[in-house]
Amino acid sequence: MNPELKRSVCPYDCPDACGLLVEVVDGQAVKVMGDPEHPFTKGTLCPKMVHYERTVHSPQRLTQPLLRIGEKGTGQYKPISWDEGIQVIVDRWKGIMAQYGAEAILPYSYAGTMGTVQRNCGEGFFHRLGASRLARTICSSSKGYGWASVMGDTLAPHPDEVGKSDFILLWGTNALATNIHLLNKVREAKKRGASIWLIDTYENPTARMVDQVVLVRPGTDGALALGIMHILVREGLIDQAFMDRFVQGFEQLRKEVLPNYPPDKVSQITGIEVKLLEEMAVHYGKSYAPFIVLGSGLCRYGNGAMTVRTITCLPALVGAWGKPGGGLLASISTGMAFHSERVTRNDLLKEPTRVVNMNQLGYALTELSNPPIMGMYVYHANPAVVAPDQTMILKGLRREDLFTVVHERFMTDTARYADIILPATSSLEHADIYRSYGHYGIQKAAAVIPPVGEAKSNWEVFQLLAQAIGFEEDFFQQTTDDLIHQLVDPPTPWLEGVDMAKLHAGRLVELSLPEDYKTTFLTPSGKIELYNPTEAEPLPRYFEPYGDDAPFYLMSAPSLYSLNSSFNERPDLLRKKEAAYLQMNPKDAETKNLLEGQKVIAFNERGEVPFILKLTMTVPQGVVVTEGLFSMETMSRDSTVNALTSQRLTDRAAGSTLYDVKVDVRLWESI
Ligand SMILES: Nc1nc2c(c(=O)[nH]1)N[C@H]1C(S)=C(S)[C@@H](COP(=O)(O)OP(=O)(O)OC[C@H]3O[C@@H](n4cnc5c(=O)[nH]c(N)nc54)[C@H](O)[C@@H]3O)O[C@H]1N2
Ligand SMILES: Nc1nc2c(c(=O)[nH]1)N[C@H]1C(S)=C(S)[C@@H](COP(=O)(O)OP(=O)(O)OC[C@H]3O[C@@H](n4cnc5c(=O)[nH]c(N)nc54)[C@H](O)[C@@H]3O)O[C@H]1N2
Ligand code: SF4
Ligand SMILES: [Mo]
Repeated sequence: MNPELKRSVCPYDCPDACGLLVEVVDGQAVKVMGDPEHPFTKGTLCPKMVHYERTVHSPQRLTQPLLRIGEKGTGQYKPISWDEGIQVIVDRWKGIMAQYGAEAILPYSYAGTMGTVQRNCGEGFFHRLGASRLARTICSSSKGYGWASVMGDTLAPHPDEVGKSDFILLWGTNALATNIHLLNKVREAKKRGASIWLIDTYENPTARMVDQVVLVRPGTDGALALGIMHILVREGLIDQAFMDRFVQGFEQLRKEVLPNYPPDKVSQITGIEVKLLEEMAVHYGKSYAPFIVLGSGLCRYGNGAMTVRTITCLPALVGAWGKPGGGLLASISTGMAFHSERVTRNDLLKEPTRVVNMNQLGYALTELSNPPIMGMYVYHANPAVVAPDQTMILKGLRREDLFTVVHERFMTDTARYADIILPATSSLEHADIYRSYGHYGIQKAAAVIPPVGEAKSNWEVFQLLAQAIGFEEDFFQQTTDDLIHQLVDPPTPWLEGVDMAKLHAGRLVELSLPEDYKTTFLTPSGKIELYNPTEAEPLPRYFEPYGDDAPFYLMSAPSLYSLNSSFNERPDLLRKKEAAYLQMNPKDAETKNLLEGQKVIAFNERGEVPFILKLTMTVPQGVVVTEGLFSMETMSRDSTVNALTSQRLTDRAAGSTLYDVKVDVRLWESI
């Protein structure tokens, strides 16, 4: 049979939201390629997705509902029918609700798929049930908060701006792994003479393509930004005309940074030499259109929101927003493009229920009372591996009286603790509509192959559950296509002017931006708010991160060959990841008497995790680095890197502090 070529979208939690072309033969995806007509990603894919068909048709796919027959965590199950599975769930939930109330049930989901329908449709269901709600803040809520406290709802710059800049600061981002198509714009700028700098805690893989690397002590970027401001003010590198017209609070900020953040003090805090600090600030101040690409690593600290807020002030001082190619990109927010509330259905929540923070799942499962969590429904997330304080989470998941359902594509470490496992479709098997947080495109995708085995999509499962429980609202009768339609029809104000026929034909359409959006500041004052009177700290200030009582800061950064814990099902990609390495500076290894290639344990008060030691000058003293999240199967113990991270939250927006963690390292005793 001749292959058919069908369009789709990469569903993963990645800013690029690439367009895909899928070759389908006999209902099987045989090849996955980039869509050359996609204006942002132009036909190239990352190493993870070039063989997406190997994930979709992996022999490890879950294809039937499963009922636990062994101890929790051991992965022993027997197949059951969908009818039985749904009945068991509904019966158990009814029992829990009768005894403890519906708040004893906790949904746990995050970003296995970024499609707007499949990602959010559970909200409507759990609101109707009256379950506890989940604060979904594991990724970058503090980053959003920090940006908004200066810029309000101002639209983020179009990624094409990067290509026009003459000085690009990649600040806390390993874009070579996490945002590869933005790097095309960086290369464009570089070709035209722009200089590219990277500010990070270690020389991450992106360091290879930059002109200058600046290594900063973890969690001290706020001090760095204040030090740059000090030098800009001292040197008179301020765009006064821009300031007078568009900025609130420069005078107050000036009075704060001049006495409090001199270069020698900032150098002591950040570990950056005064000379380099001066050079960076002057380069920033003298460039025509400097652009900051702001990653998320630095927001995952106790001071994360304040750090992002402080850095976000920088472009205003030099008037970068007023110039083509100038500005700062933290994240692109296009939520207003869709009628999202038609899927999340807040109106189905009769009265506000308890909110559980997803970063504190360990506490929630082991210590929360009134009522305790007695039932958990996990979908498109893998908390046993991705969420902080794994030891406590596993203790909770082991509870015999906790009824856990996991809807998954694979037997993840979370699924191993489920009472019932339901098989989930991959993105090629269900329809959805996608937005991006790295560009302004939106795109619809139809299912391109039938479900593998008996897999069902998130929405189909919620429909079955609603029917079995007896929810009668019309909402639950709608198909996925109905919901997609509801999101965009009639068009929201932002969709007016968009070619809807093209959207419905599955092609990418771009949301349009007003001509002067880069100098239209959607804040209460209508100006960039360096001084924000609604904040307890109305001016940016430096606060120390949490740290721990241990010698090394631990960076558990993304890998090129996996996405959070996704893609661990792929032997080809696992081989490229090689092993769970702990990268360390040779001088630190010497003081610890440790050697290259040894098996070591990183440990702190929360846990112990095995690694293979890799000595490298790319990591400064006082920092250790591990790239990628591994499954427990690939480690030699029941612990992976998040056994070391903490449930502490960020200063604002209750975010995760996954990088604000210190460890000690010792030789693995069993050798
Ligand atoms: N290949 C791949 N792509 C991914 C992901 C993945 O796991 N793998 N994850 C996806 C997801 S969910 C997200 S949120 C995004 C992640 O996007 P980002 O969070 O922007 O991740 P990175 O680009 O790796 O940036 C993290 C970088 O921050 C650095 N860092 C940590 N602490 C500090 C600090 O205090 N100061 C400074 N300056 N730098 C610091 C780390 O060393 C690391 O290089 O990427 C997405 N794309
Ligand atoms: N130490 C450390 N921990 C981290 C990070 C870090 O940098 N360091 N990064 C953090 C970040 S930024 C994030 S965003 C979180 C991400 O955390 P998660 O969103 O939990 O991400 P994944 O590990 O990708 O797990 C997603 C799961 O969803 C499943 N899935 C995919 N599609 C579907 C679907 O349509 N339906 C259903 N039911 N299942 C589906 C996949 O098989 C996969 O197992 O991890 C965080 N954890
Ligand atoms: S993970 Fe990111 S870069 Fe890779 S194909 Fe998907 S959207 Fe593109
Ligand atoms: Mo994330």
